[in-house]
Amino acid sequence: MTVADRAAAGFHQVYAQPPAGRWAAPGRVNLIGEHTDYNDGFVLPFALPLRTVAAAAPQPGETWTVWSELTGETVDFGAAEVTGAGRVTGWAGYVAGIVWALREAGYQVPGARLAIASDVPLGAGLSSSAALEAAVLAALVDLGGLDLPAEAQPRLAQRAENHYVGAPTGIMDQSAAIRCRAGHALFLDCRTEQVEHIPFDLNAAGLAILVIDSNAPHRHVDGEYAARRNSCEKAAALLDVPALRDVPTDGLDDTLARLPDDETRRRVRHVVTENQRVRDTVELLRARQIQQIGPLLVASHTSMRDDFAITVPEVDTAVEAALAAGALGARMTGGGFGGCVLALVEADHSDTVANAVTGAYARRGFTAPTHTTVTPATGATRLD
Ligand code: GAF
Repeated sequence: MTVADRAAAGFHQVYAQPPAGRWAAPGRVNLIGEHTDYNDGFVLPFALPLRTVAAAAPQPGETWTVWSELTGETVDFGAAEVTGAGRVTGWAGYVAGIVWALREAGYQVPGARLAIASDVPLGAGLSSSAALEAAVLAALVDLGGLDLPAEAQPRLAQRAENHYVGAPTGIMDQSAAIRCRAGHALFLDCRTEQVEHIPFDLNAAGLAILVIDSNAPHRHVDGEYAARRNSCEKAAALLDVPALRDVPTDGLDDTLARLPDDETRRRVRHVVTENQRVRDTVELLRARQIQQIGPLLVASHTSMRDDFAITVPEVDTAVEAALAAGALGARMTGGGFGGCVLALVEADHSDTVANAVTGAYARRGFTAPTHTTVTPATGATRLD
């Protein structure tokens, strides 16, 4: 059964009625531009063909009921739970957070029944939470006839995650889940929220993106993420700029010399050079030179490993093994401390690269990785 069919079947089973519609939103991989979004910088994600689907129908009053195929649980909440942040916890908190953020923004949110099914793996750094937020938001916007254009939806979904759920993430994942276009990467300026859809036709170039789930155990991701964000904000204040995006690449060594310690200098160097790598990648993609982006991907990974200190042995091993087996480039994608690695490979070489990573994992005694090849898919959409 497809994920859309599972959402509809779940809806029927739980509510004994058909849904009024189904809305889908994808997970994402970020081609390049990590930990740049909350520094007002640049990112270049694309949507995965793996999606979360919300089947939904109106329900009277200010009440919301949501079922998830993942846990088999049904959670109910009402106005009281969405007048203050954080009152619904766990996976349903992302749903309640969307209702809360819409109400905070002054929208009359319709009561609703929802059934959620998903193909986006949890905890793999592929942004399953933003996919859930975006699918639910799309459903509520349509059910309520709310005047909330797609361009304004990522900020609202981010508010749900930052303030209701309490995760201090940037705007990338929600933007990817909502604004991506099939066959394109999304070049997003996280300060202005302007986007450019950059053609990213892997097939035409005889290339593929292999996404390898490192299957590394969860390692305090939330605390480490917040710590990185904190040091970036402190560094921007010390350098007297609104955000690290405003630190120029030219004269970077002189700028770094103004910072008090080596760790802060490394954090800043990652963000400034990563922003430049995003711009350089975009230039190459505009010139249809996808093969040439490999070294930028590798430099991004090195910077995340050595300067931003967000990689773990499993992801470093996957990157090294992929490159040794002939990948044109490889890097960790997402927030770090585990999650996925992406490798740019010749299309007919992807099994060789995947097998090489599996072999390297076995030699190091790591839990076997899983992998899939992906092409850029569409952002949030109504299915029927
Ligand atoms: C996570 C966050 F949710 C994003 O906002 C972004 O900061 C990313 O980590 C790192 O680039 O996915």
